[in-house]
Amino acid sequence: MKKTTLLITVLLLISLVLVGAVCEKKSRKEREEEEEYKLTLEVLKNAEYYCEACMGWVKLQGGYYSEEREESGMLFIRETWIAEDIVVYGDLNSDGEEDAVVILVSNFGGSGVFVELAVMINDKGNPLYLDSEILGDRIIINSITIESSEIILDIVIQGPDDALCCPTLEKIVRYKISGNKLVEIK
Ligand SMILES: [Ca+2]
Repeated sequence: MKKTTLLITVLLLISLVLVGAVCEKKSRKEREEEEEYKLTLEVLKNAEYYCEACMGWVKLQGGYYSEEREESGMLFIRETWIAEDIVVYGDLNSDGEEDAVVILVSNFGGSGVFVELAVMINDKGNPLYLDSEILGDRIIINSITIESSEIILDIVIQGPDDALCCPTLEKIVRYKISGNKLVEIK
């Protein structure tokens, strides 16, 4: 009788350990699934964007894209890169998944440095390009925040007396997503 009690106790303990292990496994799996739907910087640095300034698609590799073009014996290099220290995450289309706001910078060989805002929707962890908006040439971005699905940019643009090189006019610009478009909130 004592032996049976001991056996039952041992079996109970083993089942408890097994149940615990299954629960642990399940919660880890759930955690992995949650993480799968995050847009990581690495994914964004290797995604495809429509570049408004370039008027064409660019597929970034490690956050960078370049294209060489020869015209009248001159070699032109067109470059686009991601400003990786200003990527901001937040749910912009109210589906519960965090989307990303990315800044793309383009140079075509001249002095112009074109800055644009691009929205990448989180499609189960895959970045889906939605829309973008040129913010300006050689402008400064102080900050980007996402609040209640609105993108709020604190930027410095060229005022009426500023040279292109040296913007001084501080401005707050707000955007929201309407349909599949980025719309400025005036
Ligand atoms: Ca979303």
